[in-house]
Amino acid sequence: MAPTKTILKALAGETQAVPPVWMMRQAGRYLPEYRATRAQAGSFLDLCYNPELATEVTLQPIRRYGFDAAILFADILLVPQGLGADLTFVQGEGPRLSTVQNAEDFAKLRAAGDVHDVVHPIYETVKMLRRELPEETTLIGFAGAPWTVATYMIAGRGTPDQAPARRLMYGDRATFDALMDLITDATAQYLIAQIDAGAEVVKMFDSWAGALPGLEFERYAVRPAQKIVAAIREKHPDVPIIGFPRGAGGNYATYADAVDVQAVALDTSVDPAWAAANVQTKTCTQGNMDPLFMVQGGDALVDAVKATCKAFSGGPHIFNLGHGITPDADPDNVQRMLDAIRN
Ligand code: 1CP
Repeated sequence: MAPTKTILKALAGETQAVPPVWMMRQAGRYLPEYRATRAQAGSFLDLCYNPELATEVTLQPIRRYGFDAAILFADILLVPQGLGADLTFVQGEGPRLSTVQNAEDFAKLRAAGDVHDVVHPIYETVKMLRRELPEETTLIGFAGAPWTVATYMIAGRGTPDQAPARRLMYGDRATFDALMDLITDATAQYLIAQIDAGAEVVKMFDSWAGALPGLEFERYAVRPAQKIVAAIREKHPDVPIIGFPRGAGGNYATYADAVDVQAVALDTSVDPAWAAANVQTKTCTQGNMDPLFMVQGGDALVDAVKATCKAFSGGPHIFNLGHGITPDADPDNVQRMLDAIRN
């Protein structure tokens, strides 16, 4: 049956005069209602694991703006937690995890199938969202891609260049590969369970793909993505998948060729004209306006929306930012962006 929801039409390859739109981090600190619910929940992780409140914050940007898609409120670091890593979020500093730096640390992790014991409240959130979302809104589930998740598990925190993960890759390939395989398996099972619970699309965030050396892109960005896609297809052949190899540069074309995803999400650095010629010819594109326009606003914002829409008008496209909206964004600028896209 042909899809009726705008996001699903784009993912089925349909070119639409007005592209559907959602925003990475659309439920987040730039919204006063998010900050209020977050304060009520306690910690960030308490919010992720509370299905009622996680549903509430997922719905907030839908109520305010009527985006075409809602993205499940959770975090990519719940999978490492499910695998046995200690995880905390330090206010103002980001995540801290126990590290995996050698075979001994790796041996302490749990089996891939054990993640459900920890992350099962997320499946409750997905079920609630499917009941509460407006009919026309598509629900997107997500997970981190294995390389990006591995960078946090190895370093124990975010780093600018992922040097700890690259050092493990070069210094102890066997442990690095074992960790990648474990994360790949757990991620496939986690995404399948989100789809079982009602997610209509899933997205793989490889936020640090750009930190992979070119020699390793195929092995650690492309192949794990292929494995996850194959595992999902086996159970859910018709569920569209979005891949986001952020920072991949010229490898965006490689990824679009090699991974059977229904859309490739583009980061801010990608020239839309290049992407229209080299990525959108193979699959739907998503992106990629600079999130800073949500802070800056003004005529420049409207011009950037129009230029982005025009560049991608020749094929299937989902409008989005090139990365997450930042906490200092002005909520009025989001409405300006939507008005410029839709009118
Ligand atoms: O105080 C707060 O409220 C915490 C801020 C926050 C939020 C709102 C974090 C901590 N995670 C999230 C939610 C989140 N994370 C979503 C929810 C849905 C939405 O987009 O609205 C999603 C999809 C993510 C995914 C995520 N988490 C990524 C991939 C996307 C990206 O931004 O590149 C990554 C890398 C993370 C890790 C993470 N979680 C939080 C922070 C601050 C970070 C980055 C850590 C670092 O590198 O230093």
